[in-house]
Amino acid sequence: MSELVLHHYPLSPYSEKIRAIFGLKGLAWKSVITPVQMPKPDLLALTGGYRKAPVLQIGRDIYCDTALMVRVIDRLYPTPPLLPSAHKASCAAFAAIEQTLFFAAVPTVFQPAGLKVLMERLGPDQMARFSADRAQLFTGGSASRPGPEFGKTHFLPLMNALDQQLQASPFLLGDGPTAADFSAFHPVWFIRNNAGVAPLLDPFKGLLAWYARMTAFGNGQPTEISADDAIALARATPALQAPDGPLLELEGVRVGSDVTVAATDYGVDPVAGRLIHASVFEIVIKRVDDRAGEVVVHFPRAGFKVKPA
Ligand SMILES: N[C@@H](CCC(=O)N[C@@H](CS)C(=O)NCC(=O)O)C(=O)O
Repeated sequence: MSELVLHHYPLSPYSEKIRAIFGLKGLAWKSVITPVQMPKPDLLALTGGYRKAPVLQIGRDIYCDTALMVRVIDRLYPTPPLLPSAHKASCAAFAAIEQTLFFAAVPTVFQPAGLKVLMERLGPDQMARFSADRAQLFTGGSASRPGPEFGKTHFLPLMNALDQQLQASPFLLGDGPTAADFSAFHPVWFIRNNAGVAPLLDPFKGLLAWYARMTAFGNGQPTEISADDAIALARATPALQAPDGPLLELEGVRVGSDVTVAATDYGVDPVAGRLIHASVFEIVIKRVDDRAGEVVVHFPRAGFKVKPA
């Protein structure tokens, strides 16, 4: 089996979701640190245009969006299972509120107390570039950049609901962790990792006890490699991962045709290639890159649109 390569950066909450899953499953993985903002030429050599963090690479298979990564990692390393049959719909429900939790956490961190800590970490120039980049990230998609009002109205009620549920069981859906816990974990991690806003969570004892259980899983065993090494690995790998789910062609788009695939919410940069598989779970295209060679890029079916090229 080809090794797991995660393209990510330390500050990224969605990346922490996958790092924590590596921890739960006790996995060794290769770590490629990507820039916090555009340009990301090495990442785009693999994805063809998708720019969000993280991206998972297995040889020359490139997985965009953590919703799909959860499925792939669980299929390759099934113990303990993240998506047990008895909890499938509940995991999907938590996946559906994940973005609301994240969008509530982001403006909470960007309050003056949190911003001060971020500014110390990144420096004023990097902060200015970061803000301009995030304005661009939210251009052209269905989602708006979450502002302070969204944080104020959503953050504490959501944290309170998680806290109440976690007083009744060690993990969100019972005695063991599932994908639901990882959907909720990374926005809490984002808050807790910023000393300026971390105390906002102090009243939520059930949530904090769960947070300690989640962080105790660690991040598995990362080994840092360069982006060039990751691109060379894609070029040198002949094998491909199995498609996920039986063929279910998209409305009006046939396998074998040239398409573009793009997220619909934010970070909507299209990726062009030939459609090689479509199922209820994923959309898969093949593309050829000057540096990476022939790569296969996977997107979740939900939240992505496909257009004939
Ligand atoms: N739905 C995506 C969301 C990923 C996401 O929003 N990641 C943030 C970082 S935590 C991002 O990409 N920000 C812009 C960037 O890093 O360039 C997923 O589940 O992977």
